[in-house]
Amino acid sequence: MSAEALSIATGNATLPGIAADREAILRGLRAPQKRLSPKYFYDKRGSELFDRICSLPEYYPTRTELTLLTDHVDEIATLAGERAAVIELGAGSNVKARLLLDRLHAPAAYLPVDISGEYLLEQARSLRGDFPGVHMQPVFADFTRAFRLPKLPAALGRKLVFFPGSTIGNLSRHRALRLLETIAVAAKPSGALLVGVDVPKDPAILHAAYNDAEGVTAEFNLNLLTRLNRELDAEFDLRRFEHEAVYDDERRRIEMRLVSTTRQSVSVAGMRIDFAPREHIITEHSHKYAPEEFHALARRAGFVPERTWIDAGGLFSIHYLTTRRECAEVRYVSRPASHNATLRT
Ligand code: AVI
Repeated sequence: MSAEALSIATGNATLPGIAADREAILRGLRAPQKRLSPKYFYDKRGSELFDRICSLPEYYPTRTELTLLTDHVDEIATLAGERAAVIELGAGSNVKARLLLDRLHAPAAYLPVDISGEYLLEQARSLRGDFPGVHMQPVFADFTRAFRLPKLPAALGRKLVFFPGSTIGNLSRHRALRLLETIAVAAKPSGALLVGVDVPKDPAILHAAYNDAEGVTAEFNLNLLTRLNRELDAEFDLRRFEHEAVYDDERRRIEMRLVSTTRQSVSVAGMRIDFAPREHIITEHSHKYAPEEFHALARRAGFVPERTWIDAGGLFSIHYLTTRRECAEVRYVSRPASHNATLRT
């Protein structure tokens, strides 16, 4: 098949851009605590900036997760079995998908699902030449809402939902549970979920990761306003807003904000949005889960935790969970010395 023949299936998103979400965005900006969903970060520029964040020295999640995946991919392949259909949620850069497709046992299909349509197609195109035997079907969808998966080829093995990068942390704990429930239902009867989850740690490490010295995270955050200016007829002056990211130890989450440096009134899609000096818009929460907390959440959603891998520095975790009981205990690999080696379920 030629590269041109690769088309995007529509999951639930139909329009490129954010114009379709005009009402929700205005509601968020007019609320007593102003908010914008982090899903709007990912236009083409935002996706590129996020890729740059992933290789910053301070941003440990991407490289730690990749090392964990590389170290344990053969065990993951054995668990997943033959002819797995990999459904990747929030498919960004395809480095991790490439590793999986390379080492899984004769994977049958790869369906990356993302809200950034253009970027999605580009990434899937660059993969398909290297995996001619794998059925590839990018799906344009906001996976935080219900969406349709295209028909999968016959004679498939297990559905393996791959949800890397701790993107699940960008949902509230309640919405994370709802999403896990949806995935569990979609993956049944014998599906699995391979999910990357960031863990609580020294606040100084977290602070540095979201306030990098080069200012890429700040640019990523401010790009949201550029996007509203372009796609929603807004008039934000980027010189009058600044990036801020703070760690809330009690809620175990990073809160990312855009802070108005002055009193101002901004036109957005014909509405006036007023800002007091230092008033902020919350643009993202990034929740961190200790393994035990994540297991409890996953169990409530109908998953059985089978394996948890954590790096020796205790920075990041990967969980392999199934929708049916396949073994009696969760095995931890490379747990930091301060934790027990095995947790009975
Ligand atoms: C995509 N997501 C998991 C990233 C995170 O760490 O919450 C997004 C991000 N925001 C700032 N830096 C990275």
